[in-house]
Amino acid sequence: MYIGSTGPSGLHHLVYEVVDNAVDEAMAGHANKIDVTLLKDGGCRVVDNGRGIPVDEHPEYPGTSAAEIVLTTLHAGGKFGGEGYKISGGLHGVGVSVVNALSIRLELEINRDGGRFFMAFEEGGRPVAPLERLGGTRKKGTSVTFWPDGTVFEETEFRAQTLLNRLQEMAFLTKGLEINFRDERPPDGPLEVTYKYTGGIKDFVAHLNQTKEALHKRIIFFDESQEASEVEVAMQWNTGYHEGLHSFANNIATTEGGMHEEGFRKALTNVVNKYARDKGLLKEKDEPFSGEDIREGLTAIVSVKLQNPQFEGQTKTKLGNTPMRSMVEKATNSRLRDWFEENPPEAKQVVAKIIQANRARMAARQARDLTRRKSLLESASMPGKLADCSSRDPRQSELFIVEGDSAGGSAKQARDREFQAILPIRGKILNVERARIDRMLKNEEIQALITAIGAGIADEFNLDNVRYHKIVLLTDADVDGAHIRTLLLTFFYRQMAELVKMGYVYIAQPPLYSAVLGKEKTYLKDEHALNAFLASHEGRKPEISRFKGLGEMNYDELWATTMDPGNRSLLQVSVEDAAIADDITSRLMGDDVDARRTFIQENASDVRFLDF
Ligand code: 0RA
Repeated sequence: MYIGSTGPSGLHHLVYEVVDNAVDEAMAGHANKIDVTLLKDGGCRVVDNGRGIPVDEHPEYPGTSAAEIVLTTLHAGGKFGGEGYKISGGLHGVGVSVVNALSIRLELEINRDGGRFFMAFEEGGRPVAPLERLGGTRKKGTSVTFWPDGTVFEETEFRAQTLLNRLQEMAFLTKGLEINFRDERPPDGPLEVTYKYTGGIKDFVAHLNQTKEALHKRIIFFDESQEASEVEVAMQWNTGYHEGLHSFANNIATTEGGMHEEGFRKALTNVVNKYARDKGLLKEKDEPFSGEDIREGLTAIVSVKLQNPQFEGQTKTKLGNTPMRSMVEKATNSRLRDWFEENPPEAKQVVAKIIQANRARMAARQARDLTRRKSLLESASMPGKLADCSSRDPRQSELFIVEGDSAGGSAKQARDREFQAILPIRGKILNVERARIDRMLKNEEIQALITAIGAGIADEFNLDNVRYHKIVLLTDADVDGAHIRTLLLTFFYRQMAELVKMGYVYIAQPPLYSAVLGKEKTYLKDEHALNAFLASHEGRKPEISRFKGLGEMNYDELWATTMDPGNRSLLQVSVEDAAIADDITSRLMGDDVDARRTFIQENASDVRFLDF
C-alpha cells in the first residue's frame, strides 16, 4: 500500500524514500551531500550531512527518543522539529518508518548535538535496544542502512542502473546537491558515480538535448517564488520532432501533468502566437499555431515546489493544486516574452521551425482525412494483412504483431481466433525517431498498425478506442528481431505513449531451443535454460535443436510455447519514468551514433535494460 508494489519498483522505492528524506534536508538548506552505497551483503546505506534526526526524548512519548518514533511511526517524519520541513519531497511523505517495516534489519547512526548515536531494528521495525550514545563527534548527519525483507519482496537485489537514473534526476532537481553512488557488489571491484549539477534543471535540459542538435545555443531559464511556492523552468528547442516536456512537483515526476503543466502550455502557446503576430510572421488571416506545433522539438523541465501537494489521477502523478496553474502561467507569460523580445535571431529560428511543423501537420491531416474517407466508403476498413479475432471486447482481445509473412502464417494457424488477432509486419518498419509525422503516415506498415489498433496517434490518441488490451510483439530471437522489436517499441512509446504507460504492450518469448529425450520434447527459452536442462539431465544425450526463426516452428509448437495463455510467459513493457525513457529512446534511436554506442556498451550486459 505504501510503496506501490512488492516487485522491483517497490524495492527501489525503499531507497528513494530514505534518499527523499535526505534531499528534504538539502532543500531546507541543511545538507549538501548524500552517499548511497549498495553493500556486498545486499544492504543499502544512505548517508547525509544534514542536521541529524533529533535524538532527545520525544515530547509525546516519555522515555522514547524522537529518532525511535521517526523510525517506527507512520508519517512522524516531518511533524516536529520546527519549520525546517516546509516543502516535503518524500513520496507522499510516508517516511523512513515504512522502510524499517519492510526490512529484516535496519541500522541507524546519527551525529548530532556533539554525539554519535546508534540504534538497530529487526524483523520489520522492532527496536533491538534503545538509542545509545556511542561517543562524541563534531560531525552531523544521518546514516540509514537497511536490508529489505525477502518475504515481502519478490526479489531483493537492487539494480544499479535503476537507482542511478533516479539519483541523477534528484541531483538535477536539487541544484548543487552532491550525490555519490557506490556499488560494492561487483566481484571485479566497486562501481562509483557522482552527480552534482550547479546548473540544476538547466543542466537537465542540456543533458536531454545532448544527443540532439539544439536550435539555439543558450538554454532559456527562469524562476519565480511566491510565499512558500517556487517555480523553475528550463527549456531549449532542438531540430527533432518530439515533444520532451517533463514536469515535477516537489521532485516527484508528474507524468500525468496537472495544474503546473497546464499553466506552462497555455502561456507558451500564447507567447509564441503573440510574438509571431506582432512580427508579421503569422498573418492576420492565418490560424494560430497549435500547442503541438509549438512544442515540436522542445525539451523543457517545469519544476515546482509547494506545500501540501495534491497528487491526483490514475497513477497519482497529476498535480491538483489550482494556484500552481496561474503561478506558472504568469511567470511563463512574462519571462518567456522577455526572452523572445531580447533574442531576435533565436526567436526567428524557433518560429521558422514552428511554421515547418505546422505545414507538416496540415499535410499529415490531409493524408489522414483521405484514409478516413476511404475507410468510410469501403465497408471493411481493417488492413488486408490483419487476421482479426471474432471478439469485439477489447479487454479480452489480443493483437500479435508478427515479424515476417511466414511466421505470420504459422501464427494465423496457431491462434485461437476467438480472441487472438494477427498482424504480420514485413521487414524493418520506419524508425519514427528520425522521421516527421507526414512521412511516417505514408509508411504502409505503420498505417496498418494504426488502423488495426484503432485509437489514432499522438495528441489524437484515444485509449478508449483501443481494440486490443494486449498488444504482443512477436519477433525472432535474433539481432534482427531485437531491432524490429525496438523499432516497434519506439513507435508505440512516441505515438501511443498511453498504451505503454497503461501496460497494454507485451513482448512474447518464443523458445530458442528444443530438446528431445526419448518421446519427450522440452522447449527452452534461452542459453541459460538450455544449460540448466543439460545439467539436470547429466549422462543422457538429448537431441538439441536451435530455432533459427519463428518461421521454423510448427504452428502447434508456436501455440504451445508462445501463444497459449495457459502456458506462455509474456513480458509486460513498462515506463517507470518518462524523462529517462525519453532520453534512452533518443540515445538508442536518434542520429547520434556515439551516444548509441555508449548506451549499448553500458547496458548490453544487463538483460533487464529493456524495462525502460
Ligand atoms: C525530523 C526532524 C528533523 C530532521 C529529521 C527528522 C531528519 C530526518 C532524516 C532522514 C534522513 N536524514 C534525515 N535528516 C533529518 C529536524 C531536526 C531539527 O530541527 O534540528
